[in-house]
Amino acid sequence: MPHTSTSIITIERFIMEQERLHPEATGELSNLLYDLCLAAKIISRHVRRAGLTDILGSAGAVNVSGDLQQKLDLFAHDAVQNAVQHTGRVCIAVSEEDEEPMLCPPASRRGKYVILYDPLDGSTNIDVNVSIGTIFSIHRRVTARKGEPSLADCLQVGRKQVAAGYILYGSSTMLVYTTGQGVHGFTLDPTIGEFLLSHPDIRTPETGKYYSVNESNWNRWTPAVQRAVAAFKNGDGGGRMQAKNARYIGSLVADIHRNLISGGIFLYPADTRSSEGKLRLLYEAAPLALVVEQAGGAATDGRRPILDLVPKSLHQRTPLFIGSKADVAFASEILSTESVPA
Ligand code: P6P
Repeated sequence: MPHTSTSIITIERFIMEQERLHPEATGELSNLLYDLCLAAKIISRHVRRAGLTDILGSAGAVNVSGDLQQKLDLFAHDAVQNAVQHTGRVCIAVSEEDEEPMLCPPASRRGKYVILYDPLDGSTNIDVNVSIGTIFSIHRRVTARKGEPSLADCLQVGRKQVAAGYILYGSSTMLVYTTGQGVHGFTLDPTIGEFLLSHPDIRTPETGKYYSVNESNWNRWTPAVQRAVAAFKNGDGGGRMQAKNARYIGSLVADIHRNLISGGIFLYPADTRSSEGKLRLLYEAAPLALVVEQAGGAATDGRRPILDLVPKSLHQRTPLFIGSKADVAFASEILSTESVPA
């Protein structure tokens, strides 16, 4: 049936229909997801104009990750904070741009949700017009509502996330999220300012045509990682793993989204320079792992499911192998042959 204007499903309508599946739902999570839609539209507008205003260039400050903060990073951080902190839906927020969590005022109206996010990942790509993204993870608070929210609310295992997703500022702006009922993608129609359902129930292929890794790290990898990447590049010779195409943008959300849709594996292993890998567990690996698992894929640190890792600190890093289930299993089997680092 041709796509007619009457079949348009806005993200607001979709979220509401999803909420109706849960009679116990209060609507707070739905409203929090709307809040993130607003932040996404605001960030998208600025990203689209980044080349036209003086917003380009670094803001001079350095964030907890040591990256030179780009002005858009700070803008995106503020856009998310402003969208969630006064709503009474969130009690504490963790951002890559802040060393410490932010308690959401006022104390009297702190909500039951925790948000952890990377406001604008891939920021080094901003000035060269390459796709960048926002990643978010939502947990329910675990501390008593009357008390102060704390690190205990933030350092939760990924499998307990109530929602997770990303916004990709690419050739179009897409919001992809899951609340545990599958993965759904929405494309922003800037002419009406609405996210419209464009990718219902995304399923990622069992094995994919792409492998995505920064091969300039080759000499810093362990022999097992080298064996896995070589098999993705050339095939494993035994017919189990066919040779894949290399695709690596160097912008996490863009790489993950392409492989989610087309199939493939993204790897950011540990190496001799980054003993825990480069990517962050709480607001990069864990939310992306929930999305990919919900789409039928897998995500590990090379051995253990990302969603089962117990966080110890807010900005801790983790090796990441994520994407098509058979590809991640193949890599994890090879890595399981090497001795576990002390
Ligand atoms: P490398 C971008 O800076 C980022 O944080 C991710 O978006 C991306 O996947 C990764 O780093 C790229 O890192 O070391 O390959 O440049």
